[in-house]
Amino acid sequence: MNNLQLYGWNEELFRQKQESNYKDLAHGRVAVTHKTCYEVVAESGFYTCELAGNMLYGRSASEYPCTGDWVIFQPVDTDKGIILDSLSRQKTLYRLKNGTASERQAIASFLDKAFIVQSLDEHFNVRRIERFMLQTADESIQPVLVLTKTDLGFNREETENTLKHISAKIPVFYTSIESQESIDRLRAFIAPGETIVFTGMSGVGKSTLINALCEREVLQTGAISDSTGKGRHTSTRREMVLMSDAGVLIDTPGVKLFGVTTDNADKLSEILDISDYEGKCRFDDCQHINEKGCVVIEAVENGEIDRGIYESYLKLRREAWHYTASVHEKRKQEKSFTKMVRNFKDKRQNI
Ligand SMILES: Nc1nc2c(ncn2[C@@H]2O[C@H](COP(=O)(O)OP(=O)(O)OP(=O)(O)O)[C@@H](O)[C@H]2O)c(=O)[nH]1
Ligand SMILES: [Mg+2]
Ligand SMILES: [Zn+2]
Repeated sequence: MNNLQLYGWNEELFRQKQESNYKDLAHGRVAVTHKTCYEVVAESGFYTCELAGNMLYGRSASEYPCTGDWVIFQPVDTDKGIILDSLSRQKTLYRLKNGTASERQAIASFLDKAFIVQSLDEHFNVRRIERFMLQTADESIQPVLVLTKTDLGFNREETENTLKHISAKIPVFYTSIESQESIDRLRAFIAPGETIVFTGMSGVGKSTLINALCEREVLQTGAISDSTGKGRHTSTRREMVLMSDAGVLIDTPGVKLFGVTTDNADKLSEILDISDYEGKCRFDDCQHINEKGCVVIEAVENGEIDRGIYESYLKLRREAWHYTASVHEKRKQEKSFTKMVRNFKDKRQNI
């Protein structure tokens, strides 16, 4: 028997379930997402589930269940089931699907915090952190920066200096697998019933960190396969594990690119400390690119705003705009297609 409250089940979710046409069936949380099936943790055990037709058709891939979703399913065996409904998603981490301009990919849902994991080597990249903070802001997920592998040596002063503009807006943890204290400090930051997703490039130590927090080998890591001589293991699935006292941790495969799917210009300015300058430019609609009398550009030129931060601001704004414009264009095309089909049907009826 599993106690779903440990997985975050609560009154609010129960109320939502009562509104479903399938309220008398079993419910559970998606623990692992595979290509075509889902491992669901329910009160009576773990079930491997497939989607019913109503969950598949007329939906885009980002609307299919993702790890962390709460679903309602019909058990068909002691360990198999069919998913018929899902509770409406909250606090979801999305990213732009690779190779697309307007498709979102849901990484995990019902999240309280997102741990952005970076190792203190060539993987350390403040621009990625800014991008991530922007993406989590819209969904009110608390971003947390976890800098790993401190045992390999790094320049603390330089690192803190690079993070100066964001350090008041995001908690920062330094960890090493060699330092139990650093792991304990991070564990103390995870409250009972909270769900946390771990994201970051491949090899930064996400799975290793989850194992250390759980105090058992729940996930395969690069280190394990090294010792078996089978080459480096990289995680390939989004997988949820339960910490012994509290907390639900979601491991994800490493990602190289993390494209944003939000267009929250105000939030971007706030994250990058540009807000204080905006509104003071000569033109009300100043884009801060090359306009005369632009206070933002002036601040970049006299060194008040770091050039790297300004460039990050322009890049993210361009990306966010591009995403929104592509979504808009896609909707327009879909609408005209629906209209065309309708017209065609009308004509056929008139024949
Ligand atoms: N020195 C040191 N090595 C670490 C630390 N944390 C993880 N590693 C090593 O880094 C390598 C990668 O760790 P993983 O936990 O598999 O990395 P990951 O982020 O899960 O990588 P993907 O699954 O590919 O996304 C392994 O060889 C770990 O032993 C650390 O704190 N210090
Ligand atoms: Mg991993
Ligand atoms: Zn301006």
